[in-house]
Amino acid sequence: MPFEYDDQNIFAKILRGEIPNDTVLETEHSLAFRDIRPQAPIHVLVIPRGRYVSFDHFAQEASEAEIVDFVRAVGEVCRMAGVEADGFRLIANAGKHGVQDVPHLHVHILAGRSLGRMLS
Ligand code: D5M
Repeated sequence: MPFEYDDQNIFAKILRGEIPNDTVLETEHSLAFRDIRPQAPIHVLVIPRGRYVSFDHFAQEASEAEIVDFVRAVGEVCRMAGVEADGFRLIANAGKHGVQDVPHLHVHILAGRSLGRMLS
């Protein structure tokens, strides 16, 4: 099934500059900004600038330049979060069962408190 991207999603509007965001990092192909509903003292979202719904969409269709840029941007935010705090967690929700609210790929980076054990 082809991936269908909704240009009206909130992160598409952020990328077009239609609504403000609290930017942490900007790169050629990626943007990192603070989550509006933080679940931890540090809660940053990293998104690719390209029109990708989810991680699997991105992995299949993004260029190598986009993939390298995105992974490095995620890594840089992890480094910043990990320096200030004692470790971090990455989450990328997808689809209905993953409880993804915004249909534009985003990686959550959470830090600044103990996040508990998710998997046993
Ligand atoms: O999580 C989507 C996340 O996006 C959720 O943690 C809130 C955040 N969000 C929604 N709107 C905004 C704006 N305008 N700025 C910053 N963060 C925002 P999901 O993984 O899709 O469930």
